[in-house]
Amino acid sequence: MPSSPTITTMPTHAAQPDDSPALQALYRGFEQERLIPLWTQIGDLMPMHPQSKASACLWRWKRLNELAAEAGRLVPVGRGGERRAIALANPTLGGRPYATPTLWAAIQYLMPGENAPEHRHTQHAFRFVLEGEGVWTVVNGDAVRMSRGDFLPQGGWNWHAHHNAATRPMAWIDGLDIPFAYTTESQFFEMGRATLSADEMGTPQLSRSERLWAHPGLRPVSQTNDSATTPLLAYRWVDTDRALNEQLALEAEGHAVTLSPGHAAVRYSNPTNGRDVLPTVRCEMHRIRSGAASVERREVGSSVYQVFDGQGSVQVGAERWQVEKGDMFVVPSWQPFTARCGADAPALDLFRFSDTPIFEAVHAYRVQLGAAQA
Ligand code: GTQ
Ligand code: FE2
Repeated sequence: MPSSPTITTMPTHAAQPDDSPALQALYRGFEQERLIPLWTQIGDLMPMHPQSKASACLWRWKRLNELAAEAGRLVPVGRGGERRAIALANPTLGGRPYATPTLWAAIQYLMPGENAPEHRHTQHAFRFVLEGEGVWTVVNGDAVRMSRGDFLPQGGWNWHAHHNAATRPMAWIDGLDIPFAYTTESQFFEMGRATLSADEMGTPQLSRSERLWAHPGLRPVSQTNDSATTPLLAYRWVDTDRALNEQLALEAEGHAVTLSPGHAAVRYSNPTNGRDVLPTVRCEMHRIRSGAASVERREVGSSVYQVFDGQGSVQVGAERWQVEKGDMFVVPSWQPFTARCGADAPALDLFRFSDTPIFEAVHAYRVQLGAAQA
C-alpha cells in the first residue's frame, strides 16, 4: 500500500500553546488575514527527510498496451488534443496525470498512416521504444527513425511531429518534465504547421543529427557551443547494448568498471558537454546479470523505470513486485530501491529516467547506498 505522508514532529520543545479564548481569537485573526503560523505546519513543511506524496506504484505493460490500442481504435489524433498519449497517474498525487511530483510518463500510440501534428513547448521530452518500428519523429524538420531500444531525447522548444509510415500501429513511452513545469508555472506552448514537407515526411535510416553527432569521441569542429540539450536526437539500441555487454565482459576479466558486481549501467549524455541529455531529466539503461542484484539505493528525487527486457524482482520502499518486459514503476524520493535479475533470465534490463539534474543544479541532491538505517 502507498505509505501516507507521516507528519514528522520536531523535538519536544516545539510545544503547542494552551487553548484559550484569546488563542482562538488569534487563530481567527490569522485566518481572516490569510496567515498561517509555522508551528502548526512544521512537520509537513520541514520533515527530517523527504516524505514523498507519491506512491511506489506499478503499471503492467500488458494492460497499458491493450488500453492504448483501444484508444487507437476509438480516439482520433490531431490538432487540439495533439497526441494520443496516456499518462501514468500516481494515485496519491491528487488525481493529476503525474507519475511523480516532477515527471510525466505516458504510453503514446499511433495508428498506420497517422500524423501527430507539429508543435513545440518548453517542457523537455524524450521517447523510448520498447517494441515495434515504423514511426518517425520529426524534430525541427529532421526525421528520426524510432525502433526497439532506441532512446530519442528532444529538448524544450524544438518543433516536433510524429508520423507512422508503417502498416501496423506503434506504441512507445514518453517522458517529460510536465509536472515540474506545471508546479513552477514556467510553460510555453506553440502550434506548428498543419502539414510537413515531403522531405520531412521521409523515412531515412539515419537522421541528420546522427550523421553529424553519432560518432563516439568525435565532435564536428564547426559546432563549438555547448548546448543545454543534446543535439543528438537518437541513441540507438545497438550502441547501448554493446556498451552494457562490454562493461559486464570487462568485469568478468577482472576490471572494476560496473556500478556493483553484475550491475552495468550507462547514462545517455550530451556530446557537447558530457552532461545529461536534458536539463531536467536524467536517462539511463541498467543491466543486471542473472543471479545479481543492485545495491540498495535511496536518493533525493524521483524515478520512473521501464523493464526493457528480462525478468526479475524489484523492491521500492515496502513494495515488492515480480516484473517483466514493459512493466513500469515509480521510485519516489528517498525510498530505498533494489532490483534483482530472475534466475531464469540472462539479464534484467531497466530503462530509467529521473529528475536528478534539477536537484544537482540547486545543490539539493543526496544519495545513500547500502541498506538504509531504520
Ligand atoms: O509527443 O509531443 O506524452 O507534447 C505529452 C506531451 C507527448 C509529444 C506526451 C507531448 C508529447
Ligand atoms: Fe510535444
